[in-house]
Amino acid sequence: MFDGLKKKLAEAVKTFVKSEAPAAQSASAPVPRDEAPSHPGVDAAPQEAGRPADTAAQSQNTEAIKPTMPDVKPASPAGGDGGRQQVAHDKKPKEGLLKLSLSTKVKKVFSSAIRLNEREIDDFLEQIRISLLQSDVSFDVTETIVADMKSRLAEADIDSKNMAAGLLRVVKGALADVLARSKQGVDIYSYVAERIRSNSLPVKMLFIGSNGTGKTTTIGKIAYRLKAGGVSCVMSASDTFRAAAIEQTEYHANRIGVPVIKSRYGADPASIAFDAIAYAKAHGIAVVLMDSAGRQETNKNLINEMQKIVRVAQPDITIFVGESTAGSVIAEQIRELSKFVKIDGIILTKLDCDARGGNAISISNATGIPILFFGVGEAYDALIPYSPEFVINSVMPN
Ligand SMILES: Nc1nc2c(ncn2[C@@H]2O[C@H](COP(=O)(O)OP(=O)(O)O)[C@@H](O)[C@H]2O)c(=O)[nH]1
Ligand SMILES: [Mg+2]
Repeated sequence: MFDGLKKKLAEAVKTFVKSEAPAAQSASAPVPRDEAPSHPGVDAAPQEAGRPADTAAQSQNTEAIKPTMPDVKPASPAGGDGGRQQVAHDKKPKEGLLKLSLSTKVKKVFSSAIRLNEREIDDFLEQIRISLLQSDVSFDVTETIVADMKSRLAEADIDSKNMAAGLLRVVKGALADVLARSKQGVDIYSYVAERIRSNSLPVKMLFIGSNGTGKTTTIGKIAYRLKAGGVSCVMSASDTFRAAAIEQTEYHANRIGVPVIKSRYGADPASIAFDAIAYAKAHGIAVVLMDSAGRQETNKNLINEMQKIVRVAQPDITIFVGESTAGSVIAEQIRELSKFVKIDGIILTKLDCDARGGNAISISNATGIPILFFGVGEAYDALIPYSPEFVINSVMPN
C-alpha cells in the first residue's frame, strides 16, 4: 500500500542528493547506495568528500566514511578544491540525475546548513512533480504541493550532513498542508452513537459506485463493526441487477449475524430499501445499510434508479465506494454522480492492492468530498478510518 509512491519520493530525494556523485560515477551505471562508499572514485576523490558524508548519513554508516573527511581542505571556495569540483560539475551528468550547484556544494562542505538555490529547487521539484503525477495524485493537487514545497525550500536551512532527511521533512510538511486543507468527513460511528442518544432512528446509509468496487464487502465491514459495538443494523439487498448480488449480501449478513431484506432479481431497489427501513422501525434497529447496483455515470436507467432510491429512502449518509486503484477515473465518476445525488463521503477500497495510492492524497481535494475510510483487505476488520496522519505515515519514506 502506497509503496510505489513511497519509493518514488525516496528516489526523488536520493537522486537529488546523489547528484553530488563523482563524475566517474555520474557517467556510469548508478551504483547502489550502500556500495557507493567503497567506490574507488569516491575514496580517491577528496573533492567529493561532501558526498561520502551524505552517503554516510543515509546509510547510517558515518564512522566508515569519516576518515576521508580530513582530506577536504580547499584554500577557498574558488580555490583548488573548487576547481576540481568544477571539473566534476562540468561533466555531463547521467540523464535524470540532478546536480547541486558548485556554490551549494562548497557551502555544504563549510557549513552545517545550506539553502538550495532556485535552479536546484526547480530541479528537485520537477522530480517530486513527476513522482506525484505518476502515483495518481491529481494535477491540481500536485501543483499545490509543489508550490507549497517551493516556498518552504526557499526558506529551509537544510542540514548539509543529512540533506535527504531535510528534504523529506519539506515533502512531509507540504503533504500535511494539503491534507489539512481537504475536507474532513463525518465519523459515522460517532454519528450513529449521537443519533441513538437523541433517539432519532434509524440511521440510513446508502452505498453507491461502479461494479466490483467493494460496496457489498464494505457494507459487511461496517455491519461487523456496528455489531461488535452493540449497535443493531439491517442490510438492504438493493442490488437486484447483478447476478449473485443478492446472495452475496445475504452471505455477509448471515456470516455477521444481522438481518437482510431482499427480493427477487429485477425488483425495484427503492422498494427493498423502503422495506428495510420499515423493518428497522418495526424492530427498533439502529442502522439501515443499503446496497445498490453498480452503475456507470453514463447509464441513464441506473442513474434514474439511484435517484429513486434516494427519493424514497432519504439516506442520511450517501457513500461513494471506489477502488483507489482506478486512478483519476474515480474523481470523474464522483463528479458525474454528484450531479444527480449528494455524496457525503468516499470510501477508497483495495488500498492494499494499490502501489500508487495518490487518490488517498488528492481525491477529496479534487472532488470536495471527504474520504471516510480506506478498505485495506477482504476481511471484515480491514477498514481503516481516514486520517491525514495515516496517509502521511503511509506515504513518507523512512
Ligand atoms: N483486496 C481487497 N479486496 C476487496 C476490498 N474490498 C472489496 N474487495 C473485494 O473486491 C471484490 C468485489 O467486492 P464487492 O463487495 O462484491 O463489490 P461490489 O460489486 O461493489 O459490491 C470482492 O472479491 C471483495 O472481496 C479491499 O479493500 N481490498
Ligand atoms: Mg455488490
